[in-house]
Amino acid sequence: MLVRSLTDIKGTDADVEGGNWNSRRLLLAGDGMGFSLHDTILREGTTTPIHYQNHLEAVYCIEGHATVELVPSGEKFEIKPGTVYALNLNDKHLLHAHVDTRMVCVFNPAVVGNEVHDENGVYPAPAQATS
Ligand code: 9YT
Repeated sequence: MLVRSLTDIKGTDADVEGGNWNSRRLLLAGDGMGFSLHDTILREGTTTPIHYQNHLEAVYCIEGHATVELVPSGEKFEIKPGTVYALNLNDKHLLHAHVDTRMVCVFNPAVVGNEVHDENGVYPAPAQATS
């Protein structure tokens, strides 16, 4: 069994700085679970373009307030504590954080550990990731 806490992650390679966000990666590909589990803070006032073409992501808001805007349709969804959204169609979107917003994120396949978004808001496919 694995037991890990946020305080174990802080300041390690699994504490990933993405500019608009800080992703504390609690479980990663190397843990063999088949998914990764992140505790992510989105910074107040930021808009992040995201298009995970190689991963599915479920995002559960536990603090804060954000809006997910689908691209190109412009459809918007308000995200508050207790709301989950799932990018089941690899949906391209903009993530607007109105205040510091804390999300629990699950990725399938698992993120390896070193990934940050490229210029298109994509994480590389797992075989291309290095750590
Ligand atoms: C939803 C969100 O926070 N996206 C950006 C970062 C990503 N979730 C991650 O790697 O934790």
